Amino acid sequence: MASETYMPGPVCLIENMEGQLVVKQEALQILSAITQPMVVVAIVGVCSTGKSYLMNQLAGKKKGFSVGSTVQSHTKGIWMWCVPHPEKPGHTLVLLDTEGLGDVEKGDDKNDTQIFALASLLSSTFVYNTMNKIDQGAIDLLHNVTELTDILRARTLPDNGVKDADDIGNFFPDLVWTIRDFYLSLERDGQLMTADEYLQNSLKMKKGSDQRTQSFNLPRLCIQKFFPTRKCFVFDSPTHQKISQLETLKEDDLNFQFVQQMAEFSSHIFNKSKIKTLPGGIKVNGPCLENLVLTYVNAINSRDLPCMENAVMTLAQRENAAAIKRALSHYDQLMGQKVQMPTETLQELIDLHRSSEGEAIEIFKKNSFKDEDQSFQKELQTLLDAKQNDICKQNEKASSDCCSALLQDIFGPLEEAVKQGLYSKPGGHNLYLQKTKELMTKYHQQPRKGIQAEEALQKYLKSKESVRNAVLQTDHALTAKEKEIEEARVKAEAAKAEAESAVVIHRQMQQMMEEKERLHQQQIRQMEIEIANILAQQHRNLAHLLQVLNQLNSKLKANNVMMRWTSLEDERKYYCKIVSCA
Ligand SMILES: Nc1nc2c(ncn2[C@@H]2O[C@H](COP(=O)(O)OP(=O)(O)OP(=O)(O)O)[C@@H](O)[C@H]2O)c(=O)[nH]1
Ligand SMILES: [Mg+2]
Repeated sequence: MASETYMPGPVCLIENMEGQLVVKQEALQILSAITQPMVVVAIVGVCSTGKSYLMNQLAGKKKGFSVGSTVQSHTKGIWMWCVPHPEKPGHTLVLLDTEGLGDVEKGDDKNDTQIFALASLLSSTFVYNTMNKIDQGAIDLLHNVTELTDILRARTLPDNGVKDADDIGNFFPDLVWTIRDFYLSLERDGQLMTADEYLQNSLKMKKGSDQRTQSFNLPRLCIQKFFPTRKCFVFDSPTHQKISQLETLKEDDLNFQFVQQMAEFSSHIFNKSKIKTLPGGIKVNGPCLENLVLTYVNAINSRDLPCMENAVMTLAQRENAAAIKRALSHYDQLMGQKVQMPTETLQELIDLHRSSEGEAIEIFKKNSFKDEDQSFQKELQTLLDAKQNDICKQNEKASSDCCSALLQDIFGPLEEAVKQGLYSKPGGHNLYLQKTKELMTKYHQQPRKGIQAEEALQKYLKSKESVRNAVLQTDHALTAKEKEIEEARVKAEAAKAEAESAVVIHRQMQQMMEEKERLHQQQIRQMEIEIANILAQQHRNLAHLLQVLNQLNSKLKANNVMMRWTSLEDERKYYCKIVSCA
């Protein structure tokens, strides 16, 4: 769709009626019909500084936004002109021209700031137009706006929009600082510098922490944070004549430098300005911009905007939240690289945590902004502590898992052997204990089991207590039976031995008796022999005696003496009776 068909000229988007902002329906209708992605360029600055003129240049038209020719401020509210993008087919270039700031007749700074803030919120390129040079007043004004803008954005966009650090680059508008009627020379300490270096230098912060330095640095820091991408263009005075009707002059009548500078500026805007993007990568088109306009204007008109101090806090909150996020992600990255779970000891893990924590806190400090009471650093510390707890738990679990697997590996065969009854025998319990001890040594020798090594082992052993008891019971039962058998065997053997011994004794007794008998018989025989011998001796003695007697008798007989021998009781006892032979 050609621009002329839907927007032959600019229309008022937001009317400024005695401090109350009113969104114009006509403009909204135009927006709702544009489905192309939009590059939104807004211009703000003090009144009567050639803003509308510059916007017409971007539209490629001599006429369009109304250019003032008197001391009276001209543009009121915010005006919009949607044109086809000169360099990006299929895109729409939305030009927003705003009411000038610091109108003495209006005398309402607050209303100025609101318009200023709206322009920065709606645009993807924010052109800040000042006269002559960059001064402290211009910096302060821009700073105030960044703070209000920040509040508005925080109030009107979902949380995820401002918290995602990756989105921030797309979300903030690029700042293009234009300096009109720049009469100074771009030089510092005798060295030439570019307009960008001039801007850079003007926003440079001083070293030190005293109150004065802080007041000097704060607006600069806010601008830097709010506008990460910055560009500066300086413009010579357009003509040496009085320039109340500049737009009516031909190009040839303008200062050549000025024309060239305008061309460079336009080329930058056409080639470098980004599509207006919302958090989450949403590319703004007409209906989306319409929605943004309504949302922001409603927020401003609700009149309960927080004061500026709180706005700085909000900025600090966002910056510090992003710094915390960055620090935590650095911590995660370091721990991911360094920690191999399970760690051998808890101390090993704590040491790694401490060094990563130190680096994360350094990252936070580098990126933090106005964390004066260190509340954000404390929050980071709490989050890091929580991470440490979490990692310790993970480490414990990793150790438990590793130990369980190892225990299964090592003790599995023993369990199998028990199942197969290899330990169901007398003395099996001792063997089981011995094997368990052996496997425990093997388990202890395995490296990198982690901090749960002992606990896991004890747990495992406890879980096998019933198995061990069963082995013990079986062992006892079988041992008792075997003992019984053994006792019976011993008893039988004893009985047998006793019986055998009785036989032997009996035999010995018999032998003794026989021997005794034999000796007795022998004695008897001996005695008989002796008696016989004695008797024989006696017989011999008797015979001899008889012989003697007979001899004697013979002699006596010869002498008439008679002797009579007689036996009294038995034959062995002889008495001699000499009797006179008569
Ligand atoms: N000195 C000077 N005058 C300029 C320049 N550009 C435009 N003008 C003139 O300044 C006057 C005001 O121009 P505008 O474009 O209406 O300025 P403005 O900033 O939009 O003014 P407000 O809408 O009232 O805030 C006009 O007469 C312009 O011709 C410039 O670069 N230098
Ligand atoms: Mg104007």
